[in-house]
Amino acid sequence: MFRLFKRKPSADPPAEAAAGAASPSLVQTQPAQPAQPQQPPQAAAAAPAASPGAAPLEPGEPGSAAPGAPAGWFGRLRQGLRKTGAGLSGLFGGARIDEALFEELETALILADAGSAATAQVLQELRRKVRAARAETPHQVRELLREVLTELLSPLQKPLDIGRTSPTVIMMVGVNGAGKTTSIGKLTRHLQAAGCKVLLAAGDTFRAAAREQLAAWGERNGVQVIAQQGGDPAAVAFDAVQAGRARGMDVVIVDTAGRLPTQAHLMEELKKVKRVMGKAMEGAPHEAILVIDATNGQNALAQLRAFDDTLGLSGIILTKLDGSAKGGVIAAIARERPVPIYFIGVGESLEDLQVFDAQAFARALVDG
Ligand SMILES: Nc1nc2c(ncn2[C@@H]2O[C@H](COP(=O)(O)OP(=O)(O)OP(=O)(O)O)[C@@H](O)[C@H]2O)c(=O)[nH]1
Ligand SMILES: [Mg+2]
Repeated sequence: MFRLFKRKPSADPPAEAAAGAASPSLVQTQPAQPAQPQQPPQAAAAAPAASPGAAPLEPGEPGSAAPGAPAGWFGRLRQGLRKTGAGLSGLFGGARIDEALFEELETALILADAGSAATAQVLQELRRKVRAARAETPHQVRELLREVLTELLSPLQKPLDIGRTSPTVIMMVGVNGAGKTTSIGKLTRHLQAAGCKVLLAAGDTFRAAAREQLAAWGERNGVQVIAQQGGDPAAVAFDAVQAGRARGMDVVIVDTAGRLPTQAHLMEELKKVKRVMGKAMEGAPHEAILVIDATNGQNALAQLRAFDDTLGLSGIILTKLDGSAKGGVIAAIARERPVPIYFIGVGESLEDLQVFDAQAFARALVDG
């Protein structure tokens, strides 16, 4: 889910039409709501957090053709998670619940990158639920596992708020090749569909190709890109925030060069970029989003810790879940460093960005 708060009535017809004549002062968008019929408790609690007068856009559900949600994204997620062969789905065919089932589940969760701490937590809670429900069949265990995982992942399901400030400035960070630039392209499409005016900044000044790549996404989406030949990423970011303010943009998204957490000087550089943005606009960047390649497995957690310690992250985009990712790392994230997952990437095209849905994800993990 992401929420869009607008100070003034949007001049953009798609947003107003989609909002169904929402309050002119405030629009809340929910491109794809949690899976029907029930919402996880935290997701339900998130809705009233929106200011009064907020009007949700049409909800979608996994696999449905919600606005901006390609049909079958949930299928692609499931297919991606299934490819690993580490799926949990094959474990529930037996006739009774025994210790061997819990052991196999433990192994499957570890192999799915959940890590030992989150795995132990999940199993402990599962055993408790199995006892409490007096479950008798592996089929019931499967349903309870879905529940346990949904509860674990629900705190990660939080909307990205847009429009509380004008512009909302977003900084994208992550290791090399995680999918930052591609995710910026996709996010731009999402935001435009909700009626936002978006400006991009080519803060990856290391490679000319990086600038060109962002320019191509800008062109595809019909948005402007602030760039400099060579130059300093902080200077580009500063210019972009200023330009965003001057041009009345709703969102400014700043791309950055990929870097490893072990490259201390490059991590320091990120701090500088962040600091300089704050000089162009009080409170900027309003969002520091880490893009994580889900195929990195447990390494993703190390990245998360390092970037969070450096910048204080506000959210995550978890990419490449359509590939060979095992997906279990999300349980480790929920346990160790519960930074909200705003979106998941399930492909390389413009539409392949989905709002994170804890219940749907738990379902994909368990059912494979
Ligand atoms: N299958 C799949 N591929 C993705 C996804 N997101 C990004 N990619 C691909 O991952 C590769 C790297 O993406 P980029 O967006 O260039 O990654 P980056 O983080 O900007 O990389 P650097 O700027 O070099 O650090 C590209 O080939 C993308 O098409 C996704 O969700 N699914
Ligand atoms: Mg890039």
